[in-house]
Amino acid sequence: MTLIPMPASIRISTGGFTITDQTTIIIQNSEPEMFALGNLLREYIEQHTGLKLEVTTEGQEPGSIQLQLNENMTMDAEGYRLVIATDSVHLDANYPAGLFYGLQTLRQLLSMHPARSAPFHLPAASIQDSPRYRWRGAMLDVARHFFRVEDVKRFVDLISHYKLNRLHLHLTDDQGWRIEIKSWPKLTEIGGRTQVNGGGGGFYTQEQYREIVDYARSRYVMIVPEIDTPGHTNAALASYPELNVSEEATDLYEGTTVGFSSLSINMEITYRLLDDVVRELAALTPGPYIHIGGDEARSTPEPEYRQFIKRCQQIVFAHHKIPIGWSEIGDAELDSRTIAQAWVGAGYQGAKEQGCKVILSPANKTYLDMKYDASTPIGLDWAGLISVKDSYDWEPGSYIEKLEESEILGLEAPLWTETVVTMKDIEFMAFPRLAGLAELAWSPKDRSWEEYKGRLAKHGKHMEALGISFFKSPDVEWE
Ligand code: TNX
Repeated sequence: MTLIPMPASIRISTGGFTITDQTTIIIQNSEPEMFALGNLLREYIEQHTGLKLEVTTEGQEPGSIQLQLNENMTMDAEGYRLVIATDSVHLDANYPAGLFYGLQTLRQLLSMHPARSAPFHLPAASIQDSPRYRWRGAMLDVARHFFRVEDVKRFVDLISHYKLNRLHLHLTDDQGWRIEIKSWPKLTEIGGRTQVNGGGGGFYTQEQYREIVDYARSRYVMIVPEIDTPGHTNAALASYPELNVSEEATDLYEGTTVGFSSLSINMEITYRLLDDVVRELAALTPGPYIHIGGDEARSTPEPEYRQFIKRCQQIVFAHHKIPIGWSEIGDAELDSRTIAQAWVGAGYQGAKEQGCKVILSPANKTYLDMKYDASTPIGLDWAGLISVKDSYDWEPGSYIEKLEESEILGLEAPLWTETVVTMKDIEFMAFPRLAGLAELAWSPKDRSWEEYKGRLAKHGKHMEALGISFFKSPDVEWE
């Protein structure tokens, strides 16, 4: 089996199910969400086999693939059961998300057989699956370089195929403001024009952003928007002179230095800005979280930083959302519902001591913008080189000091884009590392690099079939 992530439990038997042009996809009812799932399966099968199957709510069980929701209380909210027998295939789950994950497994099983060469065989198997962690995320920095809606959608497709369920979008930074805020239009009119090393930048209108949110939702991915504060704010400070103590706008910035900008902590206009931004963002965000950044605020004096985080947190709660912040927020007074994202340093411990849950993004394991090795043409190396083996061969439950399993919400892999310019660059830095990190977030903890390495070697063909421009790491003997 070449499945990634590896299911929690899998039993293989002999024989299998053969897909022909007579096979039907039977969905339990004609609710739009069920139809959408049935059609997704139809698409996956057509892409691989060329066969166009019928999606129907009625039909004979023999010769069909059945998608069913049940209320089996013992199954996890994202879990599924997939039974492939010789005469039929049954996929069931408590919730649609589980069906979606079952379909991803089915898609990978299908691709073990060569494309377009009948008979299309699925191996007989019984799979019971559910995730280890609730938070399984990737982050895309659309501020350092801007990426079009189409690129973000493709990224959603790829991460959701590996059963990740959160896409954190880093929407603002020194080099660009990427989300339209109607009450502060210059944030994008001026602050959206630039990006690292020039080339124009860009931003999402609220309508485009909604399109991303809806698309992600159809792939069971929650968008987590980040407005980075109080540092990493030059794009905003360049857009509105009145946000600066000097009352003069800063210059737009296209370099890569961090830590030079800060909102003015003692000016009321700063909090009017934040209140408006969070209100508009909350209205665009069906998920419960808004990320407030909080990292590398090297130009904000410490006491003021603490005061700022406390107030910013209250603004997010006032708009009925839960704040998330990078490690450093642990130095401030936090509400226990706030979530800390550990990347480097011990800041998260302050958050943990205040009862906050933690998302793991250790830079030297999960940062997708680090080079694989010294010859990687793009990427950074400040957190070290991260080979495919390095990114897979660690145990999230015990890697970060002084964190209990129950304090860990899950795992997230950030892709910062100072050196990442195109969709191909995104895919090259993310894959195959992100597939392995997805396994760390989804699969049970007994695993080994030796076994995974062999599985990944076979899985390369599947990534090729998905058109992923992945790094052919020398750690793996690709088949
Ligand atoms: C650190 S990680 C940053 C980002 C950079 C990244 C580059 C974090 C919270 N801050 O601003 O883009 O390093 O790897």
